Amino acid sequence: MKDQLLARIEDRSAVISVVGLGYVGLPLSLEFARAGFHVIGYDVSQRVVDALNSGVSHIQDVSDAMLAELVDSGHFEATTDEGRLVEADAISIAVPTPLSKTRDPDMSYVHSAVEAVARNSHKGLLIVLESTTYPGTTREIMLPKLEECGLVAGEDVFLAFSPERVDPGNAIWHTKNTPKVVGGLTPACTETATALYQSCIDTVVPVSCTETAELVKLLENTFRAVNIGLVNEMAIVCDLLGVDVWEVIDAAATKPFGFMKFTPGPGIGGHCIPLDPHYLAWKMRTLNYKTRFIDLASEINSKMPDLVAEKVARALNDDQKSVNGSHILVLGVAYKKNIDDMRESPALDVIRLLEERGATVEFHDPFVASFREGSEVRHGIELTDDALRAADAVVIVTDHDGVDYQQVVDQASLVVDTRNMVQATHQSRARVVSLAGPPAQRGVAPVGTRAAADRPAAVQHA
Ligand code: SAJ
Repeated sequence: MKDQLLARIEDRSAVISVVGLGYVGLPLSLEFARAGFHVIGYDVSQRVVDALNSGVSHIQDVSDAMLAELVDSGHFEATTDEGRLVEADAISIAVPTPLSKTRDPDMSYVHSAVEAVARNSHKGLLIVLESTTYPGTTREIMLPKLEECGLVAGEDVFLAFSPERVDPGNAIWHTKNTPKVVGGLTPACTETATALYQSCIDTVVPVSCTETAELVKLLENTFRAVNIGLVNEMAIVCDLLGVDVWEVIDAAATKPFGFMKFTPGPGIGGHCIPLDPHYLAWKMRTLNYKTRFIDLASEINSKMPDLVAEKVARALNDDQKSVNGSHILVLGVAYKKNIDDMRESPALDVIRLLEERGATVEFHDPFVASFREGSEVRHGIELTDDALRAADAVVIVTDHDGVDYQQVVDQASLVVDTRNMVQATHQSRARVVSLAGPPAQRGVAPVGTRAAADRPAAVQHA
């Protein structure tokens, strides 16, 4: 079975299926198609499937032209018919693994996908799970479903885990040139999965088993969550001491070894960093172990929106204003700079906390015109001088590049800056309050500020 599969991968006669055509599955599908395979993309959304088959991409990193070319050449087709999976020699599963309301893993998408694959499985099939999940998932969820079909892993079917490392909007790293870790249930599983990905990805990194591959991803993103939590705690420390935390971090970052720069902010968002570590924490709780770094980082990171709201309240108070009744303009609502993704965005928490205190909050985001919150759709406003002057406080939450920060400090009366994007200048109107730094005065750069050369071009010291 293994040799037949390896031969079909080698001569590209293997049919590949990808289950889940989102920001992971669609780019992966097209890399397989580009490598010469016939790819059957499977998704439960008829809207997504119809759009893809007509050459329209719903994924920022996949252009319509790229998609249309592979659809027209017959290398890629999308379907909602799970029965088509029976045609596949290899299947990659890239479905969501969110957290439930109680911050526990929501494996429902994985279960559905694995059951659909099992219903259409056959001897000689390779199945690779890519969704970020707790260690043990491949062995504990995927393997039994295939064994129920009378298939023996490592002989009849080959099972592996390969973490997705897609960073949407990243101009440098994308599916083909990002090293791909692959771990199989058996050596034959690792060998076949490695051969599959080597057909279209520049660097493949085989590891000894599925748990290793599952943990690699969790270490990568837990590393980020913990280090972001560390710098957010440093921000709290610096705020209490009246020291510019960004100056501290920038100076520490001059160390050419043994240090890696992270920056504080209003909290963490996205579909990875706030969620992935909880998959590991949950698994370890079942083994009676408390992952204290993960829990502490989560506690600090999830408290940052409250700290921002408190900072705004204190800054308004210094202007003899209360939050209640104030008009606040939030600059940037996406979860990180220069993208339109709102998932888990801390801006949503900041807005909610300010409105709970009685503020009227509007937002401007060059990448997000509007977003849905429950049954309500919130629309952004244009960043005009009038809008800035009308605000009792302007809160910089997302550090998009496409904002004229000079205009902001020239027109606003109070700016609460959670991303170190602006500094008051002598000719500016704004009093700038940093997330973590020395007390701000109107129009005077705080003592010990970073060199002007480091500042965004728009805001230079007089
Ligand atoms: N954040 C900080 N301070 C930092 C870095 C990030 O507050 O120093 C915040 C961001 O504003 C954002 C959140 O954390 O709200 C997550 O930011 P991120 O830079 O980690 O971006 P993500 O969530 O898109 O993470 C993805 C991850 N990629 C995958 O899981 C495949 C992550 O592993 C990447 O390292 C990251 O992109 C990246 O480097 O862009």
